[in-house]
Amino acid sequence: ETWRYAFEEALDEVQGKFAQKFKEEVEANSDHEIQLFPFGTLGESADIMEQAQSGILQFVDQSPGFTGALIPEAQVFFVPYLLPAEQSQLVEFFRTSKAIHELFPPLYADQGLELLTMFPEGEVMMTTQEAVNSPEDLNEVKFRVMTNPLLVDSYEAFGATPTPLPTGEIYGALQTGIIQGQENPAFYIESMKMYEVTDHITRIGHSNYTTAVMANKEFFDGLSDEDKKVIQDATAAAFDYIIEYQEGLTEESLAKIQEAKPEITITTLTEEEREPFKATAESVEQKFLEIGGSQAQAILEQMKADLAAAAGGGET
Ligand code: 6CS
Repeated sequence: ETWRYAFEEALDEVQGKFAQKFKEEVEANSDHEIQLFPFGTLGESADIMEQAQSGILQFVDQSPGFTGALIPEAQVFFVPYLLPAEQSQLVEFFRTSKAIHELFPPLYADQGLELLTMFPEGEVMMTTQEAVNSPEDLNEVKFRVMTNPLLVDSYEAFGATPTPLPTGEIYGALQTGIIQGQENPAFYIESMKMYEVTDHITRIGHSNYTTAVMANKEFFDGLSDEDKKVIQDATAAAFDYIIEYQEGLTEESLAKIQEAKPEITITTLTEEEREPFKATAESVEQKFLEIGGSQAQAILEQMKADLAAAAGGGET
């Protein structure tokens, strides 16, 4: 059988690398084939999700950044400064989190989706046309965010004018001045050449790009135990692979950007400069509890417990 798998990035970007490893594992361990559909081949993120829900696609990678309307609880990933900046803690969290492995799957199942895994894609940074050192610098900056209500709230709290747009419109909107900023991990800023249309990269340490891989649930439930295991094992192998693949990726991508555009500034805000951004976390968290669906509180509490455990029982 041939199974169809769509994702939100190109083949040589992080989601594409994950998908290729998944394909390789499934094909090595079964008679099935996986056909990959990178970004753009089947439409925007919202389109591939619809196709996965209706069963046209067997697998889809859609980030919580676009899943807000479907699974409001997944907006939790946009509470600023919730996830740890430290990579080993972050990975431990994704591996062991009860919120991810026990609480989220039934919420995805309600939408006809079998949640296979969530994984981090890298520190999210701002790229803007003017330098950013404080929330005041974001005043009147139209800032592109993914189409996620809580992400909109968080950028409002940061002082910007958030502008939700689909992926395919980012570059053009920066070029024509419809927006003056956007956020993404370094590998994506590099591969999408967003540095060509912005002059400043700012690291405020507020978030790590999270994504989720799912199967159509009816399809998955109909599989033999053997095939389910092939998929679960391929997911686990691709998770390990993608964590390893990302070692050093942020710094390599930033170096490539600096080389392609020597005049770009890359600034890591100091702890003191980050304070006013961090101070927004509480109000965004409150907002999450209001708009994050019926399980918002349970998810947030479990996430915090999982994060504390991943940090070795200490403070997160
Ligand atoms: O910002 C976006 O829309 C895109 N960013 C990444 C890192 N992956 C896919 C997503 O569509």
